Amino acid sequence: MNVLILTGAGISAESGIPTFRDANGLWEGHAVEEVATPQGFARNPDLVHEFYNQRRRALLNPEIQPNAAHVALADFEREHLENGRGDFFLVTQNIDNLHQRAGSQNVLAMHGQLLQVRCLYSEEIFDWTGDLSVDTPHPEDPDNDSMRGCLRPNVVWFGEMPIGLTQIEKAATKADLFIAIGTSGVVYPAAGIVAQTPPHCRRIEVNLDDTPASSAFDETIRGAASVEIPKLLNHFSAM
Ligand code: BJW
Repeated sequence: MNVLILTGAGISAESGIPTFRDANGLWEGHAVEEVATPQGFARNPDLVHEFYNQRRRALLNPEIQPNAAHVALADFEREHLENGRGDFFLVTQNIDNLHQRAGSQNVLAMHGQLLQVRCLYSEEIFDWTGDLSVDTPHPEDPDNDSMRGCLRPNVVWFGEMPIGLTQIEKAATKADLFIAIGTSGVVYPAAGIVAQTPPHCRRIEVNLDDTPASSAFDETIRGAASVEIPKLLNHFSAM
């Protein structure tokens, strides 16, 4: 059985990371065009840097830990692969590193990673845990003043190409089981992955609420990911 998982902000909500579109979500106080587009960054880099600096600092708070849903996915993957039960691929839209910290191996962060920055000129990616500003020097050329401010968060904004689309499409077209967890189903191309799965694939959505994508799924489970995912994967690990 080839398993494809798609996760969104809802899976990390119970770890203390706010979602985007719920009340008190991450964009509260910020228009999406201001903080999650290349145009917004060009217009006001200070604002965008501060938005991501705050989120980076929050992610590094020791209180933010993977929850039972992240752990269940990592445990399921290990057992699935060890027993030769088929492929396992986890695509996350989240830029936090909670899947990786929980022990997931085959993870693709299609919208980038908060603890990475990218050089605007060379596209080189660096691990990053500090703040970023328009004065931050290039890590490999710190005395070159003309390179100050050349780093941006290594995340995918609206209008930019998400990471690994070919790999995602390949995994979708051979999936026997597709589970979408805690995503509002409004941001493409992630929301279109379900439509790339073959007719025989079993498609399950796990979310607190209905989403615009719910009708594309064979089953919908309404509930919190940390409760529903361990139960659901326990069921499939016996298969
Ligand atoms: C729980 C829970 C609990 C809560 N348990 N559940 C086709 C049609 C229409 C538009 C487009 C289209 N194709 C492309 C577009 C344009 C655009 C788009 O989709 N726009 C729509 C908004 C209309 N897409 C793009 O621009 C993408 N790029 C692209 O398509 O490029 C093509 C291209 C072609 C040629 C040249 C160049 C490009 C890029 C999209 C990038 C999205 N980036 C962001 C920011 C990333 C960095 C950051 O984190 O700051 O990604 S936006 C934001 O939304 C973030 C998220 O990953 C993403 C999805 O959000 P998510 O994860 O679903 O979170 P929420 O908050 O929306 O939902 C949470 C859900 O959890 C809710 O449903 C809750 O109920 C639930 N929940 N607690 C279970 N405990």
